[in-house]
Amino acid sequence: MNYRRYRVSRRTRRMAVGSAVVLVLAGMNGPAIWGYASDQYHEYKINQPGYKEKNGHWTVVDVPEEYRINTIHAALLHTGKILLIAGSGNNAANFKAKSFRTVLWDPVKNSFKNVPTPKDLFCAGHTQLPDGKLLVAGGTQRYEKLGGDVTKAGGLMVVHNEDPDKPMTLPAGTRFTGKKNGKTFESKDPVLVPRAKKTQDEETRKVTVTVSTARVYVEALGKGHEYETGLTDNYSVRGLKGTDARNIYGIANKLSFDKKDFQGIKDSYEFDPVAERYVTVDPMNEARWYPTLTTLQDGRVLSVSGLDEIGQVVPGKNEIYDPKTKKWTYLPKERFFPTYPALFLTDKGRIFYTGSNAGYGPADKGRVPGVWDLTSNDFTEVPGMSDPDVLETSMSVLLPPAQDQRYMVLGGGGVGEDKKSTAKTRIVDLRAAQPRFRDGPDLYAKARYPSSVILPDDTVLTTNGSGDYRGRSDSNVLRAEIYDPGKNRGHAVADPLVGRNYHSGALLLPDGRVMTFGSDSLFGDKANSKPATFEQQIDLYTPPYLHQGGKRPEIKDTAPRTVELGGKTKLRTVQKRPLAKVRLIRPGSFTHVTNIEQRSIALDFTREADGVSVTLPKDSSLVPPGWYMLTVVDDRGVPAEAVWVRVPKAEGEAAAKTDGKGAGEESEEESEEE
Ligand SMILES: [Cu+2]
Repeated sequence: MNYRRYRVSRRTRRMAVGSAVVLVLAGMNGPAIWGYASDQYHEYKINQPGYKEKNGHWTVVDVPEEYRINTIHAALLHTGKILLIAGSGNNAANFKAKSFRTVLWDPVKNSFKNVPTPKDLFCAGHTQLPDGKLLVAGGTQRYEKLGGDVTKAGGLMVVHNEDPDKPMTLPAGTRFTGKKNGKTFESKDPVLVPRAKKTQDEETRKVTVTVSTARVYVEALGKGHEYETGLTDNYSVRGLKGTDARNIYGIANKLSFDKKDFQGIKDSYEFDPVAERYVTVDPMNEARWYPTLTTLQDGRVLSVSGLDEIGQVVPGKNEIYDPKTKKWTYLPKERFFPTYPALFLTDKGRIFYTGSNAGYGPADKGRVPGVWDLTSNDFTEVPGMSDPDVLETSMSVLLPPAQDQRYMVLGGGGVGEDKKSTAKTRIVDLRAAQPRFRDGPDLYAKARYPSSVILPDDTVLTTNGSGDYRGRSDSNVLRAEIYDPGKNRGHAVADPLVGRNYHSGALLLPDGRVMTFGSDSLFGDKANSKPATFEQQIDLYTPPYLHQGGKRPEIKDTAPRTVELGGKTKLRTVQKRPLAKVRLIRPGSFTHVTNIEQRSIALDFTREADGVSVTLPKDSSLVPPGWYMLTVVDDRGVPAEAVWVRVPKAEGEAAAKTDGKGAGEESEEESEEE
């Protein structure tokens, strides 16, 4: 966008608003004047060029009715369009009606398109693959039921198979009858029980058969407390005969009316930004609701945590997606994280867990930040975190430029629905000899769910959040600030237009603007007595750098290009002021206070007569394969509109040794990606 065309209207509007204020003051009396007049004055003030120059400006996106959805996930694609995913949008009626929504938005043309959504992708994880497709995995199998809303006794049935010769699939609707209690329960989903494991001791020749198990959610046939069970029982499977009836059985603890958490799905899709549709790929091994997906340096994807098919946090079973085979493989060793853990790709095939997470998991497990080596499964804790008991729903950012390996954790709240929250920011330098979190400047207020966006000028915009759980007691924070990592200082900028808490987020656009979406307050009033409606409004923020007057720098070569790691590329540019920085920015992929994708990498460059020649770093853990925005920034911090660059997987890139295979084995068939 070119802000030059605002010039004429800006002056006209200032005059118009100015005289309106005077008229209003003359025509009204009493205290009403003050409220109205101060609103008018605020309107006037925030539209002044001088104000925008320092604070930026917010506007509302005009979204036609048929494209308004409960956006809970948003990802910028290399076509410049933004994928907005609601799935059922945290709305049980939508879920029941199988109304699952995805909208593709072009923020330049402001055009929209509805995209058929194959499953309920509400609460999936997502990340960019090397070819620019968006991997979306997991989502919703079943909505939560609070204690009072559970009408049928139910719970987890562990199906056992003692037959070493064959696996068994039990369809949905399979009935299990307790041998002692005589009560019958029905499975809600199909379940595959692998065959039992047979091993022979080499010396004694003794054969051992180890029973195998699989879990499935079961519910009583009828409503009422007479179906509830007290103790553990052994259940026979209706319809099985002979040896099958002996080999296959269920064991369940208490089947009750307790609160049932949300349950996840295994389904995975690649969203194709060119064909603009979801393509089914192999499902994950685990069902996941609230997983984090992290793209690794070799282009494979790590999937961690989430609630499984019975609504418990996946007990440390993590897995990896290979975009070449489109299949998932378990990591050999387990490690537990709460849901939506902030897992960043750092160097040497390691993952940095900042401690941020969102939603579910015990307070004393997997909450300490640290560096996780995927090869050895070792986890080295990073000390110094302040307010460590309020990291849930905090935001984490790899501060720009990414080379510095400094991470910031902003705000956060207590576990679950705790009232506690914090204004603290904490910063760690992973390149230090003994990395340790230290406090940065406080955020504008105590806040859960703040959304942070890396801007091209190496600053970070943070906006919104709420002091209490899901905006309870009218605790939305209508504030925003821009933090400068170089100066370790933040300053307030223009206030956002609406409150945004749970199920909200923000993304940088290629033209330097920021979009914000969503919010899912628990209540609609201060007394917490009325239900709230989901915030469907999308806003755009133009940072101060787009209000500096004069022309912004411009990149003349706008066609997408491919540049290899360590490679050079030339950009023809036009600029009034000298160029100070060149940045390579990975597009964001945001949900639930989590965006581990965004990173801004400083590029070396040399000035030439008609532009710049830039060089990419060689390190694939700094620049994992995929599409990036490439932009130049002048000496006032004003960026050009970015152009798209594809960074292919490095030639001979060693796959992180996560599956016991040798490092070289994965790199052979690499060239087909071109
Ligand atoms: Cu959620």
